[in-house]
Amino acid sequence: MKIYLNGEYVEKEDAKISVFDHGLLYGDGVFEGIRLYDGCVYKLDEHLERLEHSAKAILLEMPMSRAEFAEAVCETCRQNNLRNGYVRLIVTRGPGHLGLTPDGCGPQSVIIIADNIQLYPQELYENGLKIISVPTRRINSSALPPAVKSLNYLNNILAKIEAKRVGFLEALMLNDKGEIAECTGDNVFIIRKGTLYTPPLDAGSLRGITRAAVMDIASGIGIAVKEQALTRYDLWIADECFLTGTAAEVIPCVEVDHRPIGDGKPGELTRKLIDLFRDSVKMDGVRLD
Ligand code: PXG
Repeated sequence: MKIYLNGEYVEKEDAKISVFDHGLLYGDGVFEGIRLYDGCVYKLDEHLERLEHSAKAILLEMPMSRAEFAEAVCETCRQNNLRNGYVRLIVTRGPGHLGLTPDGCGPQSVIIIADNIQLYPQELYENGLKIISVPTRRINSSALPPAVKSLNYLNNILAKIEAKRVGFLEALMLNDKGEIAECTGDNVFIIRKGTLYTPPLDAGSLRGITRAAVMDIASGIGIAVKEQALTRYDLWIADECFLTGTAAEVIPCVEVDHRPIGDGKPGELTRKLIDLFRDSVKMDGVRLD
């Protein structure tokens, strides 16, 4: 496997960065997870724009232009003969000294991995996922804007561990007000009386690119879409529920906190949105050739 590392394509075994890189020492960096469908990098421009925004928010200067990043992402896929898969793009503050200050860090490290990812077993895309709310909360949006996709994922990792320890594959994370924020790497949606609801970004949700795509698809077929604060109760009494994310794609959720959602089977509208999402992914991105 060839990895893009600071302008070069190197074998996985040789893809090494400094132990003084502040991405490692402090989680000081940003990243994107991007899907490749049939030789087409899905929503590449949207991902690169979000990366730029994340970097700007943490005062990290981007070492390359958007066009250079786009070409590096495509070339990493080509170097690995990948037609379908998952691309991880990381920019860190780079090697520096011990101590939090980023003074003396640099140049920034740029890493691109083109590989595969399977977040949940395939069978759950048919039968639905069961999730459980966990004690670890999302970081308060006034402390760190949830839109920043930084290398600090510890609270989401803890939430994942808490869910797994009690036998669930995914955790429902709340914000400090007890409202629904999102799952550990996915946005949450419910359908109630034909309307699609998802928490607003200030509830602690990432501005998910799959979230936006599904909202557009739903509006396009005449479904009312509302960004609204949701409680656990709203999920328990929902008619349907599903999660969205680049890695997860769109997956039905059939149980929340031991309460079956609707009749405990993936909902009809959810299935329709999954089909439409799958149809749309090859038409909305950058072709490798
Ligand atoms: N919330 C969080 C906290 C995320 O990290 C999403 C929602 C979904 O957003 P998108 O734009 O992908 O629709 C994410 C996505 C990884 C990895 O290991 C990254 C994510 C999810 C799962 C795994 O690279 N980020």
